[in-house]
Amino acid sequence: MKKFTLVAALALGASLAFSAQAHNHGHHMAQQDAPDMSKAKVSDTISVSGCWIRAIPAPAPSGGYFVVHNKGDKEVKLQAAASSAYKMVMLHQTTQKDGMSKMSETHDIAIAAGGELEFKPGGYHAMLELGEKAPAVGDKVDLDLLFDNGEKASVQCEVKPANTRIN
Ligand SMILES: [Cu+2]
Repeated sequence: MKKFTLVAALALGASLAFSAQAHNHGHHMAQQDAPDMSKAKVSDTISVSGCWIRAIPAPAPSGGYFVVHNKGDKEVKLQAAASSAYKMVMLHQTTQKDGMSKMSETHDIAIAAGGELEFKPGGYHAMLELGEKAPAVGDKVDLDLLFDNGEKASVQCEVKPANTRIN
């Protein structure tokens, strides 16, 4: 019985390590400190809606999806993201090349004046990494977004089952 448990644990560990490795292909793993958003002013013109994340077992990274609305009269660029539930949040873009899906780190994601941009599976997303513990389905996770005009916007993200699909 003990032996079976150990084998199962090893298999689980190996599959998590594999998915983490596959996931991180395409960007460097250097840890970075969460950006300091304390000085940023809460934006009057930028808002974030419909945020959700996948419930993925820790420590594997989890995607965060949302819509950024820019009611201002100037284009803004999303520069960074942070969450109290994760030590590191990266901005990623999934692209397709030769039938392969690949994610890479990205910055300065422009949201046009008066426009909106959807972050969704298969496109732009926030990559929530180094979570302390896996959030449970139905939990709320905070997410702060920092823009190049020095303003920030915050949202509460709903934790949905790992197999959630859109549309
Ligand atoms: Cu990603």
